[in-house]
Parts: sequence; structure tokens; C-alpha cells
Amino acid sequence: TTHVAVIKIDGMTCNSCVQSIEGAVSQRQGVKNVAVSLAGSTGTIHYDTAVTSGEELRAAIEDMGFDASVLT
Ligand code: 9UX
Repeated sequence: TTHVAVIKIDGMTCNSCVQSIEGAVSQRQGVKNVAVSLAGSTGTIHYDTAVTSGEELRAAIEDMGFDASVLT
């Protein structure tokens, strides 16, 4: 099943980090699509629930040095 996680991402101040988060998250197993909004401080990620989870994706973003929390 494909679900959509919306993750609040604090600490992004320019598009360089938007690109690096999108690149890293898009390569993770189970991720179908990822779009990060600098203006909205969010990441919207479509993923396969059999393979990964919102919490796992949040932790991956946190490990990149951002303060991340799962909104939906
Ligand atoms: Mo831009 Mo990322 O100043 O740490 S490179 S937000």
C-alpha cells in the first residue's frame, strides 16, 4: 500500500538542503516520490508501507542534521 507522509523539517535555509534531502530520501527503499518545500518547511513523501514508514523516513532526515517530525 502506498501512503503519504508529511514531515515537518526545520533547519533548511536554502535550496541546497532541499536538493540533498530529496536526493537522499528518494534513494531509500520503498520511496516512490519525494517533494521538499523550503517555504513550507515540509517534506511530502509517497512510500510503500510494506517497506518503510513515516518514522523511519523522519529518522533518516533527522540523521542528516535537521529537526524532523511526522505531521501525517
Ligand atoms: Mo543552505 Mo543546507 O545555507 O545546511 S546548505 S540550508
